[in-house]
Amino acid sequence: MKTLYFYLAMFAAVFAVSSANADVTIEVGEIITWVPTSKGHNVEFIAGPDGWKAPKKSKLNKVVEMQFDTPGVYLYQCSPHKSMGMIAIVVVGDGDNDISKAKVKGKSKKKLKALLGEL
Ligand SMILES: [Cu+2]
Repeated sequence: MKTLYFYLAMFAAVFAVSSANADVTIEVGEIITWVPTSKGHNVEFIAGPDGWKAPKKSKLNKVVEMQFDTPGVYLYQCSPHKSMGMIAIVVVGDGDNDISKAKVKGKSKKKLKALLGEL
């Protein structure tokens, strides 16, 4: 089983510079670990496949580990920066649920369109 590491500071930098690494595709059962390297960020899931229940948003500055057992398209944001485009997508397996109607705020609306355009 492969574990992917996401660095939340990179996540922040990516959001400022481009959306290049803001989406990732993994296999069913893989684990993603988000590792904070700068303060003030977290992981909050706001959309996923039908029937999937989002976990509680994580605390700021904490490592987050999540295993994805259900194929689907997942959308998450950083709670403090959700209006600033700090959102990202995880695609698990061949999931293709529509997340275009997810409630995102401010600059994240444009970012979501850009991310979906890259899928
Ligand atoms: Cu943030």
